[in-house]
Amino acid sequence: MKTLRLTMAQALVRFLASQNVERDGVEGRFIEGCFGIFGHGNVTGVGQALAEHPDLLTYYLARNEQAMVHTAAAYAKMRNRLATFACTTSIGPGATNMVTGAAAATINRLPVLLLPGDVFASRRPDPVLQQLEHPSRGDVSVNDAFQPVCRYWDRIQRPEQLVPAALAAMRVLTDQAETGAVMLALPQDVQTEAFDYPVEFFDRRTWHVGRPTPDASTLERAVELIRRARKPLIIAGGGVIYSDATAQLSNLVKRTGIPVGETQAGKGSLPFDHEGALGGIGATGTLAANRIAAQADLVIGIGTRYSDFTTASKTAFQNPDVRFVNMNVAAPDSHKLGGLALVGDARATIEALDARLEGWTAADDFRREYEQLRADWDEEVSRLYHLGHAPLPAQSEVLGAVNDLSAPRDVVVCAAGSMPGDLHKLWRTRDHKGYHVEYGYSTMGYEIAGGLGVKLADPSREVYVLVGDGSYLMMAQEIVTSIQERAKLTVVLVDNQGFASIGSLSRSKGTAGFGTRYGHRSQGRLADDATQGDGDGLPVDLALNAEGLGARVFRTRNIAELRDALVEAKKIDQTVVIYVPVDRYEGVPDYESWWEVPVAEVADSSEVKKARQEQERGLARQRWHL
Ligand SMILES: Cc1ncc(C[n+]2csc(CCOP(=O)(O)OP(=O)(O)O)c2C)c(N)n1
Ligand SMILES: [Mg+2]
Repeated sequence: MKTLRLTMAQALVRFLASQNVERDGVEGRFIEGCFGIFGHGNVTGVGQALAEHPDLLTYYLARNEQAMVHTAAAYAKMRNRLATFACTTSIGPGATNMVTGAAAATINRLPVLLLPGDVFASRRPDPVLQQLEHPSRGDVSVNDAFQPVCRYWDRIQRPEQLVPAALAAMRVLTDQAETGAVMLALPQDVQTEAFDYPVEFFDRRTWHVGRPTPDASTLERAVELIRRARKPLIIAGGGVIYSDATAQLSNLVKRTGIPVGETQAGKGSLPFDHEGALGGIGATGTLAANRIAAQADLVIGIGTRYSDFTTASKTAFQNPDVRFVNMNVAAPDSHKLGGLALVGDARATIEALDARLEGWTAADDFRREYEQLRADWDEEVSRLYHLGHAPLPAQSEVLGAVNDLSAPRDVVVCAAGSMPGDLHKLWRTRDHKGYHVEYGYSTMGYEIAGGLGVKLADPSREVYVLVGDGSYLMMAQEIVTSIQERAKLTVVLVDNQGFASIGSLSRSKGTAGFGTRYGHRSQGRLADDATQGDGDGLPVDLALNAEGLGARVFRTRNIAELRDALVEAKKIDQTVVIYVPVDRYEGVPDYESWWEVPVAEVADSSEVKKARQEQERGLARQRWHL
């Protein structure tokens, strides 16, 4: 047997460089490169291997380990899960910084490969710097904290273990039903240990991503349900986009007249002006989608995991006879809400259904009903885009300006705060990859790091990162990485003096915005939303901060100045930050929807008691869908 004597880290780098993915005959490299931050736990192992062979795997220096996992996940999302990055870290805090990124990737079903260092397998120098000493478990390290947030987890205790572990990692990363964060924890001594690896381990390997379909009898049952439906509704989730099924969905909708509501991950499945597009659905949905959902007698979920935002905490579907048909490559999702499970690829399953539905269309009166709702909704969006709010603009006007001045193929990126909900309702998506909102984990801090991943995945598009002041303060440092990589972002930094979304949630539940405004002090005078005190007095200049990180900065005070800055920003080929203050209280309403957030059963405040009563009214509308 021919072998190659390499350290475990060198073998890993060589293996990763040889992995490819193929779908529909199109083949490409799977691990695009390796993000990293070095410490004593990886610099002499993985670090040495990357330094020796930059031709195999390009190293990208990041600023924060959480951020680099977001960048890898955003890259994977933009590439429809057919490519991603590896992330190398030291042991200890460098490793555990990735927990949030891993959870976000796994929840969003996005492949990322995490390669933290780990403590010595030999255990001779224990406890090493940053080692957790567990009194009753000798084999536990901080990396075990990743087990629940990874879809595959392994620790390479001997160099030869890399062979089965690396293959298992690749199987999970490329499996469309199973994918998510994958961790290979690499003890720092084992990284540097040599082994005679079989050369076949490094052969070019291509992982096929297929398009499985449900069996014919299950498809027939689905067709029966659809043919009988009077008011069918499709819910398009992220799976539509990942499976590259948007054209097939569009055809099905045009031919049958079944309208479509989109989840956050599925937004963009249809362009906003498509004849069947009802826009976002659920707690942050449009009036058009939510009205149709309330009456629907058949809901066809495609590539959705039915989060509480999508089902309006199980209040969205009020027709007593509603049934569900769920197409999903992941079996657990396809069985949700008591649905008929069509386990398979979205594109192939849509095609199979479409062929069997030939000649069938939805009733004309149903079509007229949702056409009217669509027209009304379009007017509502225009109204909110042009409120003319003063002295500070409303956030919806900022979204309107960015939508208007971005090109159809450009990408809007967001994750947490009040903007994801507003975008879900209001953003006019014109390209199926043009809307990138991480709302599975809704991670504050994802925005700029994620925007970088989007830009690396498709440099031909402008990337508009919409970030709140709270998210910006949590994690803005990847501006530096974007400048280093010449990956231009246009960051629109929307300042409403703190956590406005949670402030508004708190006010609606009777707790007056407690602790959400940046003037809040733990002692002395409070400047909460309740008291409107000296909340604006903190000497924070976020625009100056962005300038300090190297971005070109525009400070704007109103929509006219924002528009000018957006036009100027297009001419600049490095990362731009456009600062814009908005009114803290001028929000976008909900449209006949609800989101379950629990309220105290006993409290002194009459406001909380009132909110509790409202809560109970919402709970009374909740359905089980068994
Ligand atoms: C890491 C993290 N911590 C806490 C939260 C809970 N949370 C959701 S939105 C939000 C406030 C976000 O503030 P900002 O970015 O300014 O957006 P705004 O709410 O003002 O629109 C918080 C604290 C979260 N989603 N992520
Ligand atoms: Mg804010």
